[in-house]
Amino acid sequence: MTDVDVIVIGAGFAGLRALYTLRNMGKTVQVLEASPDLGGVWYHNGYPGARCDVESYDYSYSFSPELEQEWRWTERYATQPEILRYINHVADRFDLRQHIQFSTRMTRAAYDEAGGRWTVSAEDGRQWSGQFLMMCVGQLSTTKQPGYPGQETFQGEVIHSGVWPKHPVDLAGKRVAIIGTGSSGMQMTPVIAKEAAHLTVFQRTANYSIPAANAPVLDEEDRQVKANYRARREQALNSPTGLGFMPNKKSALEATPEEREPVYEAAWNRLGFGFALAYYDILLSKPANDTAADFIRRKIGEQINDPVLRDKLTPKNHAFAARRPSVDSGYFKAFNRPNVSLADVREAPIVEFVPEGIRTTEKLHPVDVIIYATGFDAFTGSLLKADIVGRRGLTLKQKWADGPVTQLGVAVADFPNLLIVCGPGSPSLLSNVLLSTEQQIDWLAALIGKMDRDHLLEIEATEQAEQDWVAHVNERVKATLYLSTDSYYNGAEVAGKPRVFMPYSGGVRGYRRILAQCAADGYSGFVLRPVALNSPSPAAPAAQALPA
Ligand code: NA7
Repeated sequence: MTDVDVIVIGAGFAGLRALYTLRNMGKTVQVLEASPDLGGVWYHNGYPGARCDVESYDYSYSFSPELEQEWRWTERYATQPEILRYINHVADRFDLRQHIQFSTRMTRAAYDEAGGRWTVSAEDGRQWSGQFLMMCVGQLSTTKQPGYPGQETFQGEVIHSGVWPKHPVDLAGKRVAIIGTGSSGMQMTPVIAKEAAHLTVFQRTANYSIPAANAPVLDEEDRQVKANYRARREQALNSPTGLGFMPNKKSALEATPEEREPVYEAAWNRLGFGFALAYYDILLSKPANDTAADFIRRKIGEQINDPVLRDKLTPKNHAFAARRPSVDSGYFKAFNRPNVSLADVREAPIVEFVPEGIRTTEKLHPVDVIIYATGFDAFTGSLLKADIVGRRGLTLKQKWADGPVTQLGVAVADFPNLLIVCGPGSPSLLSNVLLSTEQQIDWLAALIGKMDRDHLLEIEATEQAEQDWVAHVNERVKATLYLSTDSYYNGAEVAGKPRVFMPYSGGVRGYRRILAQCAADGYSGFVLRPVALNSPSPAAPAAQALPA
């Protein structure tokens, strides 16, 4: 068994940042990564057209000004291969690989209450012991597939967007099916449409999408961003979403239709996700939202020639951005091509896969390749994959049977020294997740630093703090439209999953203030102990309860 200070699970953006920061503090760190290489979701989501829908300059690490200056992004929204090159560059530049065990899947982690350490076991039986276990496993990293009857009889390849094969997938001249029209389905559709003989997109829910307005990054823009990078980062940190956009202080309902039109037009042409902030109340008031939704519906409609298709592809039954909208590059226009068709699975559900393709209640769709773009078991899927065992043999699965509960999205009562990066109850997917990741890791690193200075060995969230935080998360979301529709934000994406609103909707800036206040109050809502609670040492002093 190898002993380290911190065991980090996952070598994506979060795991690498945790490793870099903790190592700089003098900690010994072991990163375990199930995949054979770096990148987390960016390693796996290699589907055609995959790119980030946060701008490259903002979806990049902020911890090193030198890194910021030397890396040259080529496009406003980076493609998956470019992001993967960036992650590899970071790992090499800071010599991080030596601390990562690849192809190593954690199957169990158990807290030794007497010793105050986590023992982590891998699939192949190897074990590591660490004072802290830091989960950097991502929020959209456990794929989900409907699993239709007869899938094994299908003669062609079945692929999930989130575990795209590493071998070349040749779709040229093939008949291709895409099931799912979230960001992944919408991104791949126009790209695959150009090479496939025929593409059938199976849609369950029409979704809103704003044009990406992607463009090459010109030298002058690169120079300007780099000259003002600190100010840009500061602006992102102080914006509600971490994307740098400040909401319009005006209500959509205060403006006349004539006044709204140019505001929405400008947002449509350039802002991507920022569209939701074109007026401050778009996500707070249904009538305000309707003005935005109507505009977007009209814009979507203008892109589609066929009236029947236009009707089917236009989102109608949910508020704009109440579930995650997409940022697309030619999705709707792809349906004007003669080789692209839409199968509406609400009208004619999929019954089964057969050797030649997909049979719906209406007809057989003959296809050569089937691509699931059906999304993920969001937020908790990857946290609950392995057995994580806390006090008294309690597992995280048991603890979260009715939905996740956390203190600030980072810690769980009965699971001392388990630290979660961008866990349920933190802004995570309602923010620029990379900014939130760095923010939390810095906060957790400062906490570990304080523990070292004060000779404290164990940190644990209190149950009261958890309850209070979950109540606060639920209270905040009530003021928004997020609960007005099913989505992966509220556990509706997996049958039987507890219906709990997972991310924190109070914004990056508000969350940062709460974290700062918690630290200033001596880590309120946590108990910090100089020895493990159940340490047999007779000298063990009583727990040092900190103000709640
Ligand atoms: P998403 O956004 O969860 O989208 C999944 C899509 O798959 C969505 O359109 C679903 O329809 C659809 N889906 C799921 N199950 C089925 C079945 N059984 N039949 C038909 N359609 C189905 O995942 P993505 O991979 O696109 O994007 C994930 C994130 O990556 C995205 O949010 C960004 O953060 C980047 P539904 O809407 O549930 O009716």
